[in-house]
Amino acid sequence: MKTIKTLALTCAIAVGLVSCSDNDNNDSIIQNETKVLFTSNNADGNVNVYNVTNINSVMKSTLETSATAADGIYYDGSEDLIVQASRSTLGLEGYAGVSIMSSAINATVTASIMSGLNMSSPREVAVNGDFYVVADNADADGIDITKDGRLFIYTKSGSNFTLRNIITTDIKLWGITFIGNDLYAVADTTNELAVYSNFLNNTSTTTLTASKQIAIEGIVRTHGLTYDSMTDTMILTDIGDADSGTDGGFHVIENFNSKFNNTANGATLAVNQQTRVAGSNTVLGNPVDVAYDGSTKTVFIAEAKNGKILAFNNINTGGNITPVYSADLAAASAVYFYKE
Ligand SMILES: [Ca+2]
Ligand SMILES: [Ca+2]
Ligand SMILES: [Ca+2]
Repeated sequence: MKTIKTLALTCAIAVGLVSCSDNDNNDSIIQNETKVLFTSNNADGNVNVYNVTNINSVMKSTLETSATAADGIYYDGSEDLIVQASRSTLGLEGYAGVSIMSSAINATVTASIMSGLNMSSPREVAVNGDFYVVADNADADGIDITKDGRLFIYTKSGSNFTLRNIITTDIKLWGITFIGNDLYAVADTTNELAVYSNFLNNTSTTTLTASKQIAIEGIVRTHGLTYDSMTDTMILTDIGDADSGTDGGFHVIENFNSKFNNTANGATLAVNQQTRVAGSNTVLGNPVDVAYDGSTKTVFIAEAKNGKILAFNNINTGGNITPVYSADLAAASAVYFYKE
């Protein structure tokens, strides 16, 4: 009875703002919020934007770019700016004023903000204020067996991304994300997660060792990661064997900060502290990037091997879950979730 009264009251308050459905399937939209997933791919370099406000009724927009392959993607809502790392020009490209949040559109876009074409193999992008960091997974020292990569740090000002400095790492790079001023990076080809504390304080071009690096039990080869500060949740993907399209997965780690802090440098975070999603129903082969809507606990995946954008919810204890949303996107490379 109490629940019904509360719902009725909530609806009464919401009336006049938006419609309020009592057909309660847990995603009736009470608040006037728009949720969008920005994606990039290595098949045609276009930006595909999925309006995921209602995961049961997703609308897709395609923004045609001059890039023919692209990876890391980001959206700055305050400037209405979409940024992706072009793997055809090897620079950052920003497309301004697309107004994608207000309507679903198909359009050709032209880069209005660009970086120098400095990189060799740009992958994920992580943003902190006007600092745009790009992980470059090309071999940094020309010696194949030594594991390394480079982090390009750009500053956005006016119509430029200006290269500030380059950090060479002693791990192979792919996914990166900020938590505050600390940059978290997967150690590609392993199941390890590294952190560079106060990363942006490193203002010169130099080499840097991770402040801390731990193994994530249960993962074979991690690739993408995302962090949601509202729910203190980290999610890491597992691509398994890169040649297999059936062995992918992802791990959800709630209460991440205390779990990470309680794991010593060089130690392993136990699999029983995590929730693993994997199996034949998941369509996960090589999930290369991940994004998360903490308010609905929905995980979005760029699935490169099987060419899909996937969404998962009702994850609970994990396992062999069927995606709540699946759409074809050849060579999907990156995802970024944004709501306003
Ligand atoms: Ca090397
Ligand atoms: Ca795989
Ligand atoms: Ca991403």
